[in-house]
Parts: sequence; structure tokens; C-alpha cells
Amino acid sequence: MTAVGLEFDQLKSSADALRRSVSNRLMYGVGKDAVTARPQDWLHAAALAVRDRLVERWMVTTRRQYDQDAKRVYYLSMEFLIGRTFSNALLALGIHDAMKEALASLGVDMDALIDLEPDAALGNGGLGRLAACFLDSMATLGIPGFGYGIRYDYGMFRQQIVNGEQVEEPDYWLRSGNPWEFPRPEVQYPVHFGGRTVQRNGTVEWIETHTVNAMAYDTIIPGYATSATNTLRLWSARACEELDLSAFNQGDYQRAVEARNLSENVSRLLYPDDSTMAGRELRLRQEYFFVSATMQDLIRRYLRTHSTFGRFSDKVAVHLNDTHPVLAIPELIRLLVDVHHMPWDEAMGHIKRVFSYTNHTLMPEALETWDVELLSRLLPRHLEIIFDINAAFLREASESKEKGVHDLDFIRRISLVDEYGQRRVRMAYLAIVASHTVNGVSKLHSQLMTRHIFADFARLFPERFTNVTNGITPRRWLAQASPPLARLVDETIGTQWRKDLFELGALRKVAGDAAFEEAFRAAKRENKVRLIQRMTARTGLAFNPDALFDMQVKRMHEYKRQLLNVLHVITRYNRIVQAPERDWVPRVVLFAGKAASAYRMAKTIIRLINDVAEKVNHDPVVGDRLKVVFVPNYGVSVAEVVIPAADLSEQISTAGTEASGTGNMKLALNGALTMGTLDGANIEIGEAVGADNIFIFGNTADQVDALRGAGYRPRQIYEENAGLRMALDQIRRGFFAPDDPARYQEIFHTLVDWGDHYMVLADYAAFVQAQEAADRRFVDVRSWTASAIENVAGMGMFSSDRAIAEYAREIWHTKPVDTGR
Ligand code: 26V
Repeated sequence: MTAVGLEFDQLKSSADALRRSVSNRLMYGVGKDAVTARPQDWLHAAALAVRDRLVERWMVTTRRQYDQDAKRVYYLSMEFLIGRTFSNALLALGIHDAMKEALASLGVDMDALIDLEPDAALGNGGLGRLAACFLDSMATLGIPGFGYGIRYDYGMFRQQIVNGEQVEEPDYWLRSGNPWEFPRPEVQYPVHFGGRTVQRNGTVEWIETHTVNAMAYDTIIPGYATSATNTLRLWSARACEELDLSAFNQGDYQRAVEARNLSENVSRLLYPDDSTMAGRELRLRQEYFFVSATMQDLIRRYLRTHSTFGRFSDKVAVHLNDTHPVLAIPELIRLLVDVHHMPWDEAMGHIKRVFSYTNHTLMPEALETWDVELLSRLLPRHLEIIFDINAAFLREASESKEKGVHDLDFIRRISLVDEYGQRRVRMAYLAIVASHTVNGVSKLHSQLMTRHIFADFARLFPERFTNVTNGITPRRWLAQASPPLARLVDETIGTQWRKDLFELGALRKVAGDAAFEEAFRAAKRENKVRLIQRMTARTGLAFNPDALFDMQVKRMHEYKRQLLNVLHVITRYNRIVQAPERDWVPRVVLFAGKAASAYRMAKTIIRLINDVAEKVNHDPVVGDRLKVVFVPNYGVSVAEVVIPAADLSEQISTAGTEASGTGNMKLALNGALTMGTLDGANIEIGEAVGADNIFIFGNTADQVDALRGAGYRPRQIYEENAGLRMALDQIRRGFFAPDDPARYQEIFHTLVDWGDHYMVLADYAAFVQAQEAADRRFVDVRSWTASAIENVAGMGMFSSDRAIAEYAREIWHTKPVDTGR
């Protein structure tokens, strides 16, 4: 249809044009005038004015992708940790200053508005934030990519600290509306659950199901300084009209409404636990809900421009962000075979050319498996398909000529169905069998993946396994988060680093330049002062901006070893009390992170940190020498304030447990030196910045294995190290919890008597030593600054642009689309 009368304004970016847009949006979009508008309303109006400027680009990009029949990437993720959008969009469009001026002319302070925007916290941690960084990079590089996920009504809970303990509060982030999304009520797909299957004329039908509709909400993902944009499409559950109407007779009114609520529960909340696979039925429903809608959507989009499935796998790449979306595999087979009547073998052929899978964890307790019984009840057709895939796969393996492959034990090990005890489907195995490529997220992790958890598969399909080291977007994590440092870098090497992070290498040419070092320290100090203002407002405590800011900010997990950090803090405290006159290097040790609400030990560790902080911060002997803070409610927006203020970045997981880490990259990019084990991407960070500019300590992954094999004896370490013994005894005896001395006994026993699974005690001495080395280094101000600059300069390869370019080239086989601008 050609719209004869369709005319719209070409929106300009001057402050004056923006002022008019905001005014118009306030009046006609929000329905307020300058007299009645609250700050929220101004934010909404400003957001709409910005969004309007993205829409035009969005239309152009979509049209071009369509015209060029581009291969599209579907990035499937249960989590997208986007954070705030307003400043990010201003940066992408290059209208930050103009908008600030426009709002000022309306009597509105833009910086105050920015803080009113709620985070889109639709994720737990690293995996969700990675998905958000990847969307930013796909758009910036012009890769035609869609993010697909769930529009949770409730995102990650808000964390409050009450009397030292974590208290969770629901995060109803949509309370004031979401100006960034476009609801698409016309884009709805039915998603079925339950029922049974029957054979009719050679095809399988899935009947007597309960049905929920998935409705699309689109968010524009702008590329930075390009006209290219992409789309994040999130699904929200809508009760099915048909079903409700049938129950909608007189007396059943209430029941009909209740049933409605029940179906719509599917997209109600994000599961805030990334530590264990809990096996909740609602979670399985969520996983199937969003992949089913997504597969239906991508088939519809493909068939809009193709009359047969002949070119399907040339035009579609589906990426599985961990195993949570793995049901997309049997769902696509079901749609192709049962609905579109494609022969099984042909469908399998497409599948293996379309899917790729990233693994994000080696921890056995986080690897997804689903009970066969639950699957048969909820998704009977999918279970059949999984069994068929498994049968074909095991048949092939057992016919293999390779030695040892066909013996029964091997076959049992690689089966997609775990037959020991309750039968369960191993989702990661299904992903591997049906994908053309499987990658880990750092060199070490990819290696360990093929050596341990997927060793049998690496033997069967060695060509399938590869590595793509993670990355982060420099737009959010430097340009936006640290204006002072970004400005300094711009003045020194120009602005191109935002698009090509390897440009930061040019900072090496000013290495040793005293004036530059001075300016670099000033930028860091400005960020510290900004953070201190907020911390002081909350705690009433004073902090010294010239202290060493030492940070561990990430989810609370035993494997990340916040406890090791606490043991160092306690040791330092004890030493200060014993010899306050020594020339202590003042330190602020900052922790932040959420614990899964059911993860008792992680919550106890939060409480211990707060109890230690209470003791240390109020001991008059200690003063400035040591301060301990737990910053509540860690998330994207808190990270943007905290990370730029760091001098030292704690990346101290037990070697072999952290798949990559991405906080490590954000901190190094902001000029923090890493205190790290040889784990995840720390190893590559060390290679990039040089051994002199990082503090590496502790057992390596191989040494951890060897130690476990030889029989690890933590109690012996406890008994032999006096400093450690003192700290642990204080924990055990309630030195930090005088009102409830038994509070931390479990921590003590976990470490000393119950095996210390994460080998905290094994690395304690080396850690304390490395911290002393950091102190010595920090007082040599010039040498520390030089190392910090070297860290920034070395971060080129940790841009998510580099990571996405690798995915596009090596895995998805997609190219940027020419958007003409
Ligand atoms: C796991 C689970 C387990 C089943 C139930 C719900 C749920 C939700 C999320 C997860 C994710 C755990 C995996 C994860 O976040 N891995 C992190 O991925 C980062 C990006 O690759 C990486 O940098 C971190 O090292 C890794 O821990």
C-alpha cells in the first residue's frame, strides 16, 4: 500500500529542534503541560523525542535488510540486562549536549532526569549483560541481528541491606510505563502446552493443549554513530481469547479471570537464581514460550520473501545464549515437519546449519537438565523429537569405527538422556548435537570445556568446538560511564576508539608523559569523588579519595570467592590494630552484588561483609587506613558509577571456575589494575597488558586439579598460618557478631572442616602477599599510573565489537548490511 498523504517531519538535532520536540511530546504524547509536568513526565517526553529520531533510521535499516535479503541473526537469550536507555540513545545519536541545552532552556536539569529512569534489569549477571553488549555491537557493526527474549513484568529484584542482611524487593520496572518499547498487538503467536500427540495420515498432531499467546514488544537498538539499528523483540504472555470465552458463562466469571492470570504468569518474572538449576516447571514454560514464538516469527519472516525452504539455512542463523533456549531446536523441527510437512532428514539438515550455541559455565550444578516426566507432561511432542534425535545420534556413534566410541559406557555417557536415577534430558548435549558450532567464552574456558564437561563430544566432533572470548561495549563502559576519562582519551588520541577500541593502543605514545599521567589521575579522582558523594549520602561515612579503591563487584557466589577477599580484609584489619603506626596505604574495600534469594551461603557472606564493615569502620584506631563498604543493589546503573572509581579489580575466582568474566574487562578499561587468578579472561587480560601491569596469584587450574587429586587438607593450612587462623577464629567465635556469636560458624566449618570446595585457604597466603605488592606499587604513584594507563591501552581486543565480528565471520557467516550512510 502506498500512503499518499503520509508526510512526516524530518527531525533535526539542534537544541532548538529538540526543545520543540520535547515540548510537543510532553503535550501530545504525555498529556501534560509545563505547569503540571513532574520530572517523570519530562523524562518520558524527552525519551519520546529521542525515540522519534531513532525510528526513521530503524525504518531505513529494516527496509535495506529486506531489500538485500540479508542473512539474519537471531540471538536467543532468556536475559537481556540493558540497564538505562536514555543516555545511551543520546550518545548513539550524538545529541547529548544539544538535549541538555534543550532541557535547560525548558528549566529542566537533564542529569537529574537520567537518574529517574529505571534499569531494564531483565537478567541476572554476566550472561544477560553480555547479551546487551552484543546487541549494541551488532547494531554498531551493521550486522542484521535480532535479540529475542522475554518481557518480564518483574526484573531482577532490588536489593536492600537491612541490618546487614539482603532483603529482596520486587522490581516492577514498568510502573511508569516504558517509553522505549512499541507494543505489537498484531504480532501474536499461540504457544501450546500439555495435551498429547496422535498420528494422522503420516503426520503427527499435537492436540488437547492449553494455549497462551505470545505478544511482541519491540525496542529499537541503535548503533553508535551509524544509521544502522536493530530490534530487540521481547514476548509477553496474553491469555487466549478463545479459551477464556468458553469458560466465560455466568457463574464462571471469576474462574475465567483467574485462568487468564495463570496463563499470563508465564512472562511475569525473571528467575533471580543463576547458581543452581532449580528445575521449576514455570521456568521450563518460560523457556518454551519464548522460543516457540521466536521460531514461528522467524519462519513467518522468512516465508514473506521466499516461497520454499530451499534457502532457509542461508538466510537464518539462530544463536543459543547458553542452553536456556535449547527447546528452539525441537520446536523448529516440529514446525518444519508437523506444520510445514518437511521430511525429517531435510529438517535435520537445516537444523544443523542454522544453530550455534555458547556455553557460559563449567559448574555442574548450573548445567540444565529437565526431568523426562515433566517434559512428557508439558511438551510431549518435543520429548518425542528429542528421543528421535537421540536415537539417530546414538546409532551413528555406535556404528563409529573409532576405538572406544561404541562401547556401552561411552554411549551411556553421551546420551541426551541421563538414565541414572530420575531420567533427565541434558540440554547442553542436545545443543551440541544439533549445532554446527559450540563456543566457550575465553581461551581457558573453551579449553576446559573440551577437556572436561564436553570431552566425549569434542572427541566425536572436534571441528564443532571453538572459542570466542567475550567483550564489552566501550560506548557504555567508557564513553558513558566515565566522562572525565573519555574526554581525556579524546583529547589525546581522538574519538575513533569508540568504534575501534584497538585505537586505545595509541595511548602508549604518551606513556611516561608526566602531564598526561597527571590528567589521568585527575580523571580517576573525579570519578572517585562522584562515587564518594553517593556513598557518604547513604552511610554518613567519610571516604578518602586518595585511598586505594579496591573493588569486588559481581554476583555473590562461593566460586567467585568474596570470602577470600573478606579474609584479606580481616587480616589487614588485625595488622592495623596491632601496628597502627606503620605506614599503611589507605584503602577502601568495596563490595557489591546480589545473592540468589535461596542461596543461603551467599546471603550469609553478604551479612559477614556488612558485619566486618561495621567493626572496621567504627574502630577509632583504624581511621582512614581501611574502610569497608557494601554498595547495595548492584546492577548496570550502579556499575556505571562504581567501576570508573576503581584502582584495583578483584577477579579472584578459583582457577577453572569463572568462564570468562566481563567485569574484569570493564574495570581494566577504566584503568583499574587486576588482582586475579589465572582464570577465565584474566589470562588474556594479562597477556594484553603485560605481566608487570597485573597482579596474578594463586593456584592455576591444573594445580587446583592436582591438589584435589592429591587430597586437599584445608585444616592443615588453617593450623599452620597464624594470620589466617586468627581471622578464621574471629569468624568462628563471633568477633564480628557479638550479639549472635554462632552466626558464622557454618562459614568457618565450610572452609576448615568441610573440604573448602573452592580452595579459599589454598590461595590465602598468596593473595595476602599479592595485596602487599599492590600496596607497595600504589605508593609509587607514577609507576601505578603508568600501569593503569597500560591497562586502558591494552583493552582493544576486549571490545564486544571484536567479539561480534568473530561471531559474524566464523560462526554466523553474516555480513554487515549497507545502510547507505
Ligand atoms: C544459569 C542458570 C541455571 C539454570 C536456572 C537459571 C539460570 C540463569 C542463568 C544462568 C547463567 C549462568 C551462567 C552465567 O551467567 N555465566 C557467566 O557468563 C558470563 C558471560 O559469558 C561470563 O563472563 C561469566 O564468567 C559466567 O559466569
